[in-house]
Amino acid sequence: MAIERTFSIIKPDAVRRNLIGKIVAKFEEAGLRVVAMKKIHMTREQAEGFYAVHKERPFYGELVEQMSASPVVVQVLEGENAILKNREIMGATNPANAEEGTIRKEFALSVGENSVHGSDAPETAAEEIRFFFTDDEIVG
Ligand code: DAT
Ligand code: MG
Repeated sequence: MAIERTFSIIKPDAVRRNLIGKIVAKFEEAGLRVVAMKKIHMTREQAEGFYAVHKERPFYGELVEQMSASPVVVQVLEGENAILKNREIMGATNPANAEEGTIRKEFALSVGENSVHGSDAPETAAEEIRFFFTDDEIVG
């Protein structure tokens, strides 16, 4: 299996509750490496752009509001099969459906405040990494 990179966000609900370390530990325990990381406060415009794919969904306004309400931690994770592996570590979008041991099962508050974002495919991973990081911020 090839070494991949994926994009991850520790969302405002988790940063607010001081869960950065516990969430990063989950990635590291599963063999993913943090090759870039920064804490930022997304502007409303950034959140709108990042989630533009969901523009027509009924929860879009709430999602943009929530993601720009307070700081997040954006990261690039690297490892074997990183995109799918990260999705497994995160668990289902709705924490009620997330498996035991996943980040969302342990930490998410609701389907909206679900603690983490992770890319869902190679194309979106590349796009999302480029949205937040320059090449020289990624140190493999
Ligand atoms: P994921 O984050 O698991 O990739 P998604 O891409 O379908 O899920 O949705 C993006 C985010 O939008 C999700 O993490 C939380 C929010 N969201 C999705 N479905 C929702 C819903 N039914 N109600 C409220 N927020 C929702
Ligand atoms: Mg998604």
